[in-house]
Formats: sequence, structure tokens, C-alpha cells
Amino acid sequence: MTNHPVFAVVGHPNKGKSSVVAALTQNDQVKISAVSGTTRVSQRFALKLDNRTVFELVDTPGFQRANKCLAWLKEEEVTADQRPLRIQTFVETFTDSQQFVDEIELLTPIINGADIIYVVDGSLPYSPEYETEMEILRWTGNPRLALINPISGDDYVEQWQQALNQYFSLVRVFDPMHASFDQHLQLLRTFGQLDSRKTATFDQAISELEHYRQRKLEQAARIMVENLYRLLTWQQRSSLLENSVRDKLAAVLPDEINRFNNQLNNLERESQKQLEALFLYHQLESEIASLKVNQGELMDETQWSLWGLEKQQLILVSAGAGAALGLIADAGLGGTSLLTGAISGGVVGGLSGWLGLDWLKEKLPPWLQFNSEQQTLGPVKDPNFGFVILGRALSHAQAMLIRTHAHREKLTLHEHELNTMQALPLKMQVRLLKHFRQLSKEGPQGKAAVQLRNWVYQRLSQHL
Ligand SMILES: Nc1nc2c(ncn2[C@@H]2O[C@H](COP(=O)(O)OP(=O)(O)OP(=O)(O)O)[C@@H](O)[C@H]2O)c(=O)[nH]1
Ligand SMILES: [Mg+2]
Repeated sequence: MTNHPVFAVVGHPNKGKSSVVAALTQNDQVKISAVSGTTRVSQRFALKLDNRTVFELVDTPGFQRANKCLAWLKEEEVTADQRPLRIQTFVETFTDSQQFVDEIELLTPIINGADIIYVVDGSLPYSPEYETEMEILRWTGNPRLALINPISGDDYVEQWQQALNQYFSLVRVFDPMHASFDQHLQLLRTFGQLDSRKTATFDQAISELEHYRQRKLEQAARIMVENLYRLLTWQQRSSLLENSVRDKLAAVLPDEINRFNNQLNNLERESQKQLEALFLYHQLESEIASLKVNQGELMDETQWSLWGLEKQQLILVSAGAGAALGLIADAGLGGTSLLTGAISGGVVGGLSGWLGLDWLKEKLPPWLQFNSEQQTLGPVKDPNFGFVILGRALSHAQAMLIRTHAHREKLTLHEHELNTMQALPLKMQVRLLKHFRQLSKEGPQGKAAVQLRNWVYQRLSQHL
């Protein structure tokens, strides 16, 4: 015997039973598909918090022969008090037979004590054929809750409510594909109401789940700021190139910049994987445009300003916040594609050793390191780069926070979040810029990291 609540999720085929199980147990491995009859055998899925099972849901196949089942049950005349026993006899009689395979699968967990969650589609009209299923469930005598899943609209929700209220003590609307975290918690509260002995268990589960979610968001903020630090400070050294081939550098540089870009993308992907695992997405397909830092015309003296050395940006990076305020509006986030990070012009800073041009030495500001003995690329100097990385990471995390584990479509980045980065008040942009620079200097253990983590946490919390 288990001491945590168990619910059997039952109903007609293809009404979203498995989707409900996936969403509520935060498990993207539950099999879901548009093909009716996807779930063939009952399978238990647990919601675990810190390795402790809070509750289990049993995903079951849909009713296939409800009429015949009810006819068998009625073959003997029984009074209401004997109906649960009659259901038990049915299961004992047909277990291991080839008849009623689906009914046996779905009734077995119920006679073993599971409460019932009956799932229907609120976008299709109610019809009496469901009465047979509901009658069988009523015969079990177990606590029963009905969920109306508005698969493609809520046109018939009211009609369903009229019918379901007669067979179920609680009836709720729940959309497993789009339910928010709050709606999840509300439904858990309903689970607790189904049986007064379980109310306290679910009240506790809800408060644990809230804490658990907060901790996850804190961890997410940590992962995102560490990623930000790694990308902001990423430097690539080349061991292949010797001084004797200095004149061939121009030819090699594009490949090196490609390699640099690949590394940035690999680092970012690694961090995205960590976030996906954190939010319990183990087989999420994502379609995210690659981050791309352009070379610009690196070897062309007349184009040197394209490496992020534009006059306005120079001031932006080196001057205090007051001076920067007025500049950010046009030199800052304005022309940047925040989605791909393909900032126009070259943005690769730290071009140490790539040029060997004396003229550059004089023109370079002190914050751009120059060492003619080494070939290094990076770190990226464009002040917008921090916004690009953070905007992408927020968009990725938020896409996971607003989806449920019943969603099987590819994850795509939402331009929306990137736009809101762009729309941040100037003061906030300046503050973030300062934090980015400080983070690059102090590392992920410093003060700026704490401030950035808090900021990220706040933004993620807004989506709860
Ligand atoms: N748009 C939308 N589609 C849904 C929703 N719930 C389920 N679906 C889709 O409906 C189909 C069936 O969902 P499942 O969760 O596999 O249904 P099931 O009741 O477990 O089906 P069987 O195991 O075949 O009995 C899948 O294609 C789901 O993506 C919903 O709330 N909205
Ligand atoms: Mg299923």
C-alpha cells in the first residue's frame, strides 16, 4: 500500500487523459498523440518533490466496450451497496482474458483504491453514449472528479457540466496544454477536496510546490548569469598560427571567427540544456536561431570603427551612466537584432595579434587589450552583447515556463521577450550595462552577479 494519493485518469479514447497526466506530473515522457488508442496499458506517473512522491496518476487506455461491460454488470440484479463488489467480480472474471482488455486496465487501479479523474472534451457536444462510462464509474463508489478539457474551444462546457454534475461530486475545466502554474495549483486544491482525509496532504503539497518553483527560478537565474559571464568573457586563442604566417592571417580569420561563433553557440546550448533539465524537459526539441557575431571588415583600416569602436559606443562603454543615458537611445539597442545577436558591423573585440598594425595601437582605447605576440579573438566588445545573451536566455526560459509538459511542439524563441528587453527604461539599460561590465571583471561570484540574478529572478517570476 502506498501512503500517497493515487488517481486513475480515465475516459473515452483521445480526450487528453495522457495530456492531463503529463501536465500534472511535469513529465514529458508520457506518450501523447493525435492517434486514438495511444495508451494501451495503464502506467503510473508520480509527481516527486525532492524525491518524495506527492501523488501518483495512473494513465489508462480509454473505454472501448463500455456498453457490453455495463450489460455484464447488470446481468445480476444487485442493490447499490453491492455494486462495488460487482465491479470487483467483473475485473476478477476478465483479468487475463482477451475480452474487455481496456476496461480491465482502467478499472484495476480503481478497485485497488485510486480516486477517479474522468476526462471529457468540452469542444464537442455532450452525448448519452458517455452515460454508460459514467455509470460504470459510479458503480465503483470511488471519489470522482470530472475534468472538462476544452481541446478546441469551450462551446459545450456548460452542457457537459449539466450532465457531469449528476455523476461526479466535483467538475472542473482544465486545459492540460495551456494551464498556468496557478491553474495547476488550483486543480491540486480540488484533488484535496475530493476526499476530506486528503485535504491536508494537498495543502502541504501546494505550498511545497510553490517553494519548489521558487527554488527552480533561483537556480535558473544562476544558470543564466553564469552563461552570461562565460559568453561575455569568451576568448579564443589560436595555437595554429605562428608569427611567420602573420601575412596570411587575413585568410584564416573568417574561419577563426566561425569557430568563435560555434563556441559561443555551444556554450549557450549547454546552458539551455541545463535549464531544460531544471524544468524537467528531457526531450524538448527547440528551434532557435544561432547567435552570430560578425567579423566586419577586420583587416580594412578604413573600417576599424566597425569592431564596436564607434565613437558613440566608445563613450557608452567608458563614460559614466549620466553621459550614457542620452546615447543609449540611438547607439544602444536600437539597430540590434536581439534574436540572433547579429549585431551589424564587427563586434569581436580583443583582436590581439591579428593585425600587427601600429596605427591601431595608437587608436585603441585602453579597455581594448592589444598584444601583438598572441592570436586571440574576443571577448565580444559590443555593449549590446549582454542584452542579446540575456534576452535569448529569458525568452528560452519563459517559453518553458508558459508551456506544460503535455506540449510536444518544438520550442521557439519568442520575439516578445526580446522586444521587452529593448523597451526597458533607459535607466535600467544603463544599470544592466554596468552590471555586465562588472560581471565580466568580478566573475559569477561577485556583487554584479547577485544583482543580475535578482533581476532575472524577478522577470521570471512575472510569468508565474
Ligand atoms: N489543442 C489541444 N489539444 C489537446 C488538448 N488535450 C489533448 N490534446 C490533443 O489531443 C490528442 C490526444 O491527447 P492524449 O493526451 O494522447 O489523449 P488520450 O485521452 O490519452 O488518448 P488515448 O491514449 O488514445 O486514449 C493529442 O494530439 C493532444 O495533443 C488540449 O487541451 N488542447
Ligand atoms: Mg493516452
